[in-house]
This record gives sequence, C-alpha cells and structure tokens, in this order.
Amino acid sequence: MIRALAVGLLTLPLVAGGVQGPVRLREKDGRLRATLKDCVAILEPVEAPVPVAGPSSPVSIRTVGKQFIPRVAIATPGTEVTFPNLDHILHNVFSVTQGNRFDTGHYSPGDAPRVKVTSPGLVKLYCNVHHQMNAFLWVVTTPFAQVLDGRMGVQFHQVPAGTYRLRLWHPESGEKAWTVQIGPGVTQGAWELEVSLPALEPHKNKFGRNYAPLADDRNY
Ligand SMILES: [Cu+2]
Repeated sequence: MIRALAVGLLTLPLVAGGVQGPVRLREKDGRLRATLKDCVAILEPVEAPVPVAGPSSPVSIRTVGKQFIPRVAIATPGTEVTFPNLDHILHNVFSVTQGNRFDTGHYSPGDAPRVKVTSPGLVKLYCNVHHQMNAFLWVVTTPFAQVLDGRMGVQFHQVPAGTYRLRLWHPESGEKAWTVQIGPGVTQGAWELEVSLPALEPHKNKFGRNYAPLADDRNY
C-alpha cells in the first residue's frame, strides 16, 4: 500500500525539482531484504522554502489479529490518530515517548479511541495487554514523507529547490540521514540501511514493568 502526505503542496513555489532512487535494506548476513515494508523516508528542508505542514486528515491504526495495522504510519503535528479495534478482544494503546505520551485505556471491540499527536519525532506505540503488539508513528513537519511499502525506493516530486536532509528509517535499522541538494530537475541517488536491531524491541508495559504471562488469552 502506498501512503504519502500531500499536505501543503499547492502552496509551494513553482520552481521545483525532485529526488528519487533505490533504497536497499541489507540484512545482517549481507543479503538484501526483498521488500521495503515499514521503511520511512523523510525529506526535511535545511535551506529551502517549504512551509511547515499543519494537521492532516486523521490517521487510522487498526488492531487486527493482535497486531497494529499499519505497523508504521506518518502524521503531522496536530493530526488526530484513531485506533479502531477490529478484534473481538480488548486492546490498549500507550506511548511513553517524550512529547507524545498517551494511554487510551482498555478499549472494546468496535471502539476507536483517538489521540492527537503534537511533537515531531518517532512515537513508539504499544499495547499494555499484548507484549508483541507494537507500531511506530512518525510525526513530521515536512510535507515530504513516505512509508515505502510497495516501493523500491524514494520518489519525491514537486520539491522546491534547496538543501534538504533525507532521513531514512526502518524499525530494524534505526535512522540514517544524508544531505541532498535539489535544483530544477530530478536528483538521483541510492541509499542503504543495515539491519542491526531485533524485529521486536524489548520493552516494558505502561507501568514500566515486565509483561505478565496471560492466564486466559481469550478475553484479553
Ligand atoms: Cu492488544
């Protein structure tokens, strides 16, 4: 699925270019991962006339089969994030990320609690009931941000000329950044991330304690 923010594009200057090129995700054994699923590309202006992106339309992160779907999403500050529960069990979403702390409490099947994210940065989302449930929300102030699901690399168009920082991130690689000059025309590049982190980061529950084993997994 291709998701991208298109906030404020209509207000950008006409002198614009773009940047595009392949992104590779290298496994620990040297092989390349076949998909860029969950990889995020953020093009941040360093010296370029790009207005700060305001709130965008609500972002939806569903709970399905004890997983957050999508696992990685992008929002701008002030955007509402909803968590529709499509399972038949209770879930919870909490974040202890500085600047975007919240806790939805338990919510029932069919419910969809909502929160508003405010501070730019990476927000780690967890469920206080199910240890294996985690998701990531990137809060960005630039209109140029993409989740690379279903893509081979980066592709930003209608970007005002200037100097940018291209930030690439994946849950299992962390972040790397490059300086990119964009003029008229399309700037070509190639970028690589290396897998170095576990698929599920060790984490505590919302009380800062270890998750208890579930005695009866049917109801929670
Ligand atoms: Cu859960």
